[in-house]
Amino acid sequence: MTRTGTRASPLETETLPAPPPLCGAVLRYRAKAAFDTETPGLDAGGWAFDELLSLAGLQGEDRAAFAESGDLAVHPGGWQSWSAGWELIGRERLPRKVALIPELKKLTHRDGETPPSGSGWITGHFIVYLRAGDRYLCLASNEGDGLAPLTFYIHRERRQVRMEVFAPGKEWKAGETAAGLTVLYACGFFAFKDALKALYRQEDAFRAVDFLRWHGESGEAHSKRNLPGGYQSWYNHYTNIHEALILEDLQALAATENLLKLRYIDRGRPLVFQIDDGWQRAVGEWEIHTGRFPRGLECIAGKIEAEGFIPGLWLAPFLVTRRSRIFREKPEWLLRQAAGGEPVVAGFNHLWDKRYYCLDISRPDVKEYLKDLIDRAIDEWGFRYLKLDFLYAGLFAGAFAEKGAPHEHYERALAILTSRKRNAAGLSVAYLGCGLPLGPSYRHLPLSRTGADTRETWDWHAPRLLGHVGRPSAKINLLDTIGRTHLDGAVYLSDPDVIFLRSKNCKLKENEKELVALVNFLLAGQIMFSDDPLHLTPADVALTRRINALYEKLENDEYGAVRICRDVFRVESRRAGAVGLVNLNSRPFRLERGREPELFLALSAATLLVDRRLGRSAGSVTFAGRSISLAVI
Ligand code: 9PG
Repeated sequence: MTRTGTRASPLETETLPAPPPLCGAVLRYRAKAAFDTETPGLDAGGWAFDELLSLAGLQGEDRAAFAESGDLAVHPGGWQSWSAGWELIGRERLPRKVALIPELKKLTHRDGETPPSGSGWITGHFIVYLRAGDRYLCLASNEGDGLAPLTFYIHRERRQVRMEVFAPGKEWKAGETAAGLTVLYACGFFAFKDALKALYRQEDAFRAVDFLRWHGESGEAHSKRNLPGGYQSWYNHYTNIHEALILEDLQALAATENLLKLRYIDRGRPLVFQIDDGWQRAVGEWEIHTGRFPRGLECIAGKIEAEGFIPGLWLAPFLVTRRSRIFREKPEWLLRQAAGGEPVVAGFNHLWDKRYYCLDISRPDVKEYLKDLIDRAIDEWGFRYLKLDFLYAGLFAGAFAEKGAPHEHYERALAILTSRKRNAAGLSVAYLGCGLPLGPSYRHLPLSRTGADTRETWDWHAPRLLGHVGRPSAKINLLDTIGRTHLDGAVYLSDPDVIFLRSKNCKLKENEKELVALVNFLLAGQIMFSDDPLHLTPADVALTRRINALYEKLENDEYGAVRICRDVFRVESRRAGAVGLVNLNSRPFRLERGREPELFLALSAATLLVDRRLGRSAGSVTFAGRSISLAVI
């Protein structure tokens, strides 16, 4: 079936049945004739929900389930790691105030999003879905074969989706495929996740980071038993790192009782030790800050290897700040706006030089610079786990030196950044993507951050008031980790950011730390922490032991989450070994018997594995605010 976009779209759509075992259809958008794209958004037509239900082959009861708009949850997917990654139900919307501060908006929104006029449009990217109860109708864009990113504008009340292709600067040939997506239907969380797994076929990509896992025991490749884990310096020291501090944390890891020692070091499991932001002279000047690291990084990476850990380093390769040498000496390397020639601003960070800018990654000399940077980090400094951060800055529109659209330049730059699979000694190298545009990155970055930064406080007031949904915040981070758990192990292995078990420099309460530690373990793909092991109190160690014991009890299953209502989620497991309830609201939540009968029954038991109940009666169970409760069945 071929149809033309409804407005005067220069694209036509071809529709094919989805390959088995998928239930649905594959759509391809092709240029009707040769043309150039000048605007950031290229209209690719739209679909009524009913047409999508037909494309997915839905009939009878399954189809009727999607008839009531009011009950539909809409997941907007997200442009990048820090974009909102949770479902919207009923009249919920994402805050719009952030538009008043363009530098902040750049951290969560795609460049030049153009929602249709009128209110009620939800902007989505990459993998979006409509959910009616346990039924998922998913639009999954295919951005893996050089195809352009797709943006979805979803209107729940009008029951419509409009599509937009992001490819400013692209010169299309007649018949060229611009974008593609699959319309999928699945019933049940795990059936949905398995459909994504079958669609994205990431097994080979996942193998590249297998060396971060423990292989000491037979078992499933991706069970909770062998989640990668490690230390990283950000969520305690922030940019204030120096040699003595890093070495102190390094030595204390194996010498004190802490979670990484109990779960990884004592059991001979691989462990990452990653230095975060602060080692460099300036963001965009990737030279060692010799005031802080007078003996350089090589000796530190050597000590990390000598401890038996995998040395890691943070980089934001596409960024430039005013303080950096490139800004002064190579102004032609900066991406500039097509109109006016001012450098394209990529965002704002009060810990750096305020505004920051992006490189013109289409330039051959910039690509060479990127290649040299990675080679230096691996060969000269000795790192084997590179956290590539702020990657979204590689997907802005601008006056590129070379022809092509942002996604084409981005794909080439990312291939260069991740091309080294081994160091000179033949040891494996892994990359962690962060702040990355999700669709254009997953093939090159099988290990990727799945949400906004966490924080040692529950929320962060000032950016919340500004409507910044990508703000560092324990609550936002949990919403993202839970909201994108269907992608973990299907599209990428998700990095949920760190857990906290310390009390020094940390305002989280015990129930909040337990919640973060369990959500990260159950619903994401690695366990990282930034705690200073030397300063753990006896109470911190007691919590550590308890969490470690829980990990052992829960490690033989796979988990999923389905939203019950605002801030409240049901946790379920593939083998039906455990169920639970997460309450991210600050107030207690009362679960009525009729609402979730099976969950209610399990969580009404006399004893639970993790028990944050405040009370129970024949008709309801009440759970504490900011808590998780788990029942083993
Ligand atoms: C280093 C940090 C850490 C962290 C990354 C990234 O939207 N924001 O205000 C915002 C602030 C910080 C930030 C991301 C977004 O942190 O996620 O793990 O590496 O950079 O500077």
